[in-house]
Amino acid sequence: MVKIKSSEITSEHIYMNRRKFMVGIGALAASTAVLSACGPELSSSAGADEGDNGQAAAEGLTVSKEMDELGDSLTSYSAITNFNNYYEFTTSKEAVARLASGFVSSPWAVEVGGLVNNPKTYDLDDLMKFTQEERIYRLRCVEGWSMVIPWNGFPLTKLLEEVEPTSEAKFVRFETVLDTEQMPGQKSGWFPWPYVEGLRVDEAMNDLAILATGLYGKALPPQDGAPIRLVVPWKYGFKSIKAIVKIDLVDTMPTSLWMASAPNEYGFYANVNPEVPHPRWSQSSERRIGEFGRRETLPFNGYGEEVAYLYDGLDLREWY
Ligand SMILES: Nc1nc2c(c(=O)[nH]1)N[C@H]1C(S)=C(S)[C@@H](COP(=O)(O)O)O[C@H]1N2
Ligand SMILES: [Mo]
Repeated sequence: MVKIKSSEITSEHIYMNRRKFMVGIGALAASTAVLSACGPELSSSAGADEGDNGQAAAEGLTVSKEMDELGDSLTSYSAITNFNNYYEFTTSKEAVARLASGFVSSPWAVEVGGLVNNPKTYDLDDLMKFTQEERIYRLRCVEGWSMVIPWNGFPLTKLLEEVEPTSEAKFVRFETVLDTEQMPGQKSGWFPWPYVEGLRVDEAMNDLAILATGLYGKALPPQDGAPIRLVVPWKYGFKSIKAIVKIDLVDTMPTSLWMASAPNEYGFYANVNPEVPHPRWSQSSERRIGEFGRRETLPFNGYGEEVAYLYDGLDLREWY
């Protein structure tokens, strides 16, 4: 049962309206200005989701802790699975769950190659052979909302160890499945499908970066990126690419879908940083789904101790 209030005015509404406007004036060259993955969430009204007391057990959910390491409560399963960004299906966060519900993600293959010694195509069984762990992470969308999600999955570095990147490999490039039959949003010419994301190899090898195969102890639901998606908790949510079919080790910085769509607004690093506003809105605070009011955004989404060293010598004000 979704309890996210309909009074939440999301970026996507703005996006759609502006898009109609842009089409109207035929301003194709200016189109990048409206391609915001992730526009600002305008409403400060809280979307209350239900407490999970008793409900978790009824839904067969398993989780080892009720909170993250900062003492923040887990976001409810229903909020995590009914408020999603997944433009392959729709730009409406409330409609993703319904539109993705029939998504067939089995059989599945993830082709891992490029600058590696042992290229390999993994099927789902292969991927599930990596020791699965629970990781409770905050997810911070650049739109200014956040959740605490108990993922199940395994460190990306375990997969990289198997394929052995060569010394020329500097970046990891990820690609989402291209399947216009199942993903109606991919018929839209407004985005350069498929969705692509990337990490530097040393970022990818940080223990916090995981490939998630489940949440709350259940297989990953379609709307959250079934059967396998990336989770990089210290970066804005758009880096955490869903439904991955291809992972390539490369020597040049990959161009992500968002970099290609709106290069002035979305950059490669996209580390959560309260001091660096997005060109069109502040990042200093956020709304935790299920809470009232706003809370301050933490540098690196609260994971600075684990990851800040990766950016020594990099000007963090230049994140985008
Ligand atoms: N393939 C793909 N991956 C994606 C997206 C998308 O539209 N397509 N949206 C991103 C954005 S903007 C966010 S905030 C997170 C949302 O993850 P969730 O729906 O599981 O909370 O997924 C990211 N991964
Ligand atoms: Mo996002």
